[in-house]
Amino acid sequence: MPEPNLDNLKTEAFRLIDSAADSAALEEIHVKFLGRKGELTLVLRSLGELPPEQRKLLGPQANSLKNLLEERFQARRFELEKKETDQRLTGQSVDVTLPVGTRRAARPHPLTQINNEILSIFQELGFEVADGPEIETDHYNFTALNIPKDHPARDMQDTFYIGKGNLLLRTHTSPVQIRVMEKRKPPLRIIAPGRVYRHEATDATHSAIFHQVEGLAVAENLSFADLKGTLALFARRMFGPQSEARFRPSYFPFVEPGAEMLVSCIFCKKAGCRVCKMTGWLELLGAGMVHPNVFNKVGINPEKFTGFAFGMGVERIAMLKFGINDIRLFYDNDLRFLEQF
Ligand code: 2NL
Repeated sequence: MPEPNLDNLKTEAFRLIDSAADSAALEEIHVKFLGRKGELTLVLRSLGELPPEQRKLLGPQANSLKNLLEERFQARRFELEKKETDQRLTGQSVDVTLPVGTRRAARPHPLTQINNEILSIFQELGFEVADGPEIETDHYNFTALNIPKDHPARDMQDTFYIGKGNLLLRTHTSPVQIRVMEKRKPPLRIIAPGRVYRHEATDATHSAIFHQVEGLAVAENLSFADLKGTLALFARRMFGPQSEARFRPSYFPFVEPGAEMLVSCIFCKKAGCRVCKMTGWLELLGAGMVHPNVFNKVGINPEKFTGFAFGMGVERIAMLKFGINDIRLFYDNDLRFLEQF
C-alpha cells in the first residue's frame, strides 16, 4: 500500500471547502473526505495495516488532520448557512411602501343597513326586537287588529291567501305584536321588523314583497305625547338633528286616534323640490293610540292600560334617505347600484 500523502489531501480539502458554492456542495465535499468511504476515513481505517513505525508517525497526523478538517467544515457550513438565510429573507421581505389592496370590504344590503339603523334607535329607547311567522292566520293578521270582515284590505286583490283555509301571507308585522301581547303583561316595548306581502302590481314605488318595522308600547298612563316625543326623536336620529317632525290625523282601524308623521324634506329643507312634490314634507310613517278593541281581544284591560303603535316601510325610509326613486333597484342585485351604499 502506497504511503498516503496527507499534505496533498489537506491542501486539496481546504481548497474545496473554501470554494464550495453552497451548503449542499459543502456536504458533498464532506462526504468525499470524511464520509464512510471518504479519502481521510480510508486512511484512518488503513492505519492498522501499516508497520508500527509508520503507524506511530502517521496515526497522530491523520487524526489531527481529521479534527482540523471537521473544524474547517463547521466554520464554512456556518458561513454558507448564514449567507443562504440572508438571501432567503431578502427575497421574502415585504415592501411596506406598496399601496394596500383596493378591494372594498363587503357590507350589508342598503335595506339591511336601514332596517338595522331603525332597530338601533328604538333599542336605545328600551324597545325589544320581536319576530313571528310570515304565514299567518286571518285572525292574527286582521280580526285581532279590529279590521272588520268587509274591510278592503282583506280583499283577494290586496292579500295573498294560501289554500282554502284561513292562512295568508302577513300584510304587516302587527300580528307579531298581537302574539306578544297575548303572552306577556304590560309594560311592553317591542319593535317588530320583517318581510310582509301585498297582492299588488309592482311599479317604481310598490313591491308585492317589502319590509316593515312596527313598534308598540303599552303601559299605564302612556299618552299621545309619548307617541309624539318618541317618534320625533326617531325622525331626528334618522334624518339629522335639523329635521322637523309634523303630525297630522290619519285613519287605521287598529288605532284611535290615528296619525301620520311627516319629516321636513331632507333634500330641499322645506323649500319645495321634486322629491317632496313641492310640499316641503315627506310622509314617514303611520301611528296612533292602540284601539281599545285590540286590547280587549288580547286580554289587556283598556281602562288600565294605554299604548301607542306605529308602522313604517323600510324601503320607503331607505328611498328617502338615499334618494332612490325606484323600489325595484333594491331587489335587482345589480352591483352598480349596491356598491353605492
Ligand atoms: C303604516 C301604518 C301602523 C300600527 C301600524 C299597530 C299594531 C298593533 C296595534 C295597533 Cl298590535 N297598531 N300598528 C299602528 C298604526 C299605524 O302602520 O303606514 N305602516 C307602514
